[in-house]
Amino acid sequence: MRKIWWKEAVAYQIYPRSFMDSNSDGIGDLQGIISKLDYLKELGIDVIWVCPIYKSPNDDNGYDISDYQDIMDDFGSMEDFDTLLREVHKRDMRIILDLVLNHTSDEHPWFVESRSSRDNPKRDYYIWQDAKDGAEPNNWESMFNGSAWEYDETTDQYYLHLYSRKQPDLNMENPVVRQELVQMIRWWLDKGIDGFRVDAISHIKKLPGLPNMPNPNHLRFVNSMAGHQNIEGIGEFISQFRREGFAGYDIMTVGEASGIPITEVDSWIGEKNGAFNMIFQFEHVNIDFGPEGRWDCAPWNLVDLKAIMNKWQTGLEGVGWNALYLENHDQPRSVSRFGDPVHYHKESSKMLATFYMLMQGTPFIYQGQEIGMTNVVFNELSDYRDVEIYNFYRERLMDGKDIEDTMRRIRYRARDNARTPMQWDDTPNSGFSTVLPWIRINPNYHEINVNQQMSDPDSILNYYKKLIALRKENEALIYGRYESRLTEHPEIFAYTRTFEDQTFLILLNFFGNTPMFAMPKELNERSRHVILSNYERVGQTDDKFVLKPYEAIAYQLN
Ligand code: TEU
Ligand code: CA
Repeated sequence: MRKIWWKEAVAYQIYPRSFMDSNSDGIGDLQGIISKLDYLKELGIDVIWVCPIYKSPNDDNGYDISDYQDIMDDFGSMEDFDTLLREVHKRDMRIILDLVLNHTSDEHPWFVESRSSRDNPKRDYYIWQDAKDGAEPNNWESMFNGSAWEYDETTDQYYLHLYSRKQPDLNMENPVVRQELVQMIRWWLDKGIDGFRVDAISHIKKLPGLPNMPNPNHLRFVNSMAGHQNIEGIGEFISQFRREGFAGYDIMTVGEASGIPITEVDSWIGEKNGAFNMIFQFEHVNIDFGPEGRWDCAPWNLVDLKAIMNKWQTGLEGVGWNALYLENHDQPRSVSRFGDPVHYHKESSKMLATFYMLMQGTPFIYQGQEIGMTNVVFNELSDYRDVEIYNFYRERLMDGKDIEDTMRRIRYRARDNARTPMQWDDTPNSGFSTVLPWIRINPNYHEINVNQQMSDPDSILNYYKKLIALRKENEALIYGRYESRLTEHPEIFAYTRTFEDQTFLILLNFFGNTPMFAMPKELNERSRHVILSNYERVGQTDDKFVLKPYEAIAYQLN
């Protein structure tokens, strides 16, 4: 076994707009991040992933980039970035940036040129098509709802945008485009950053011919994943980015790669051939999708969740490495989704932390998760900021759908749930800013905030600290083999981690009930002691006992 720093690291994701505002304009910024580095260091964080900070008209909060090598005015300057980089390294931490290759902003000079005439040299940087029968070139739906095509009057053609209309897709088939991106990658790596989280990377290749998708229900636009997700041949693109971009630097790379089956991970994250060190897979966070997809919110069950986690945990053993996460800036808050923020806020937040942080892989904590921040309830559509939500609302209106039902879906699924400002303390504007922020603060900041949890030894925040420390002290919790236990139990999630003669048992009651737990026979022989729990359980050694609601216990077995 080879020891590798990014396998031993704990990462923390920052959504800069909502993390910390240093200059009282209501928008988080780079100086704000710098002012909180000591907080992150103390938590035990090794790697910080910062969502896009590049120059951007901000249609999709920075995922629409107009200059890859400059900083968004809202966030500061390149000088501020250099300071951030220095300050991170000074504290013996590392920083990775978001790498958005699939698309640029429509205000990027490449696109401005590309759209200017059909024979512009940069025309082929993007994907242009003629109308078909007087309408869009095909029936693909954008991932942000509505058509994936936008008509452009100047040249009387349509361009493809899998996300918002201000995010035209780059034409990755064009080798010059790939070269431009490689140059940009190396420019940042030469600056000294420690790697990338690679945005939407499974979508960079489109199905040749851009064919219509089957449309049995005669919808206006149809889910187009089969046209652009993990399309055959994508492996050549990602391995080129590795070979010509990442190779030779001591960095960490994580691909955001929805829709990659575990049977195909070798070219993505194989120890030898992988383009990236890890990928974010989506199966566990898509578990509550209904038949109509993401906005169709359906119940989930624990046995299905186990099957997904167990598959990735055992499937990557000796093959690749997991990126572990429950939250990010695109997902609802985990305690609102998988826990009970009303009756067992503290217990269920800690249980969920124990659940994923002790698995095999590199854990990512999303800002605010460490204090159990929850989903927000906005009554008015106008309180939301996310372009995706407005597109969804508009399409539902056009389809004549019930507005209350639409709002209910938005409240549950909205990405803005994760984007409300960080709750630092209980002063006005939650210590995030001295003025009203760009998006409303969750009113529960009076009860849920960093300051309060710092001084409470039993807080979620202090529990995260203990978990992180525990991982660092025990190789078995980093490199140890994962084994599922009680696999068929509908309420209890249990697993062991084993490395050489060290074994840990992680025991989790996933719901608010009180199921009876019986120690699996094969573990019964061994003495054990509790090393961490979210209730008082010191010295618990019974073979059989009743678990408390959302109880989590980590045992060391001897
Ligand atoms: O999200 C991409 C993303 O979640 C989808 O590509 C996903 O693959 C799809 O929903 C299929 O399940 C990233 C960023 O995280 C997000 O914030 C951006 O809006 C988006 O890319 C566009 O850059
Ligand atoms: Ca600011």
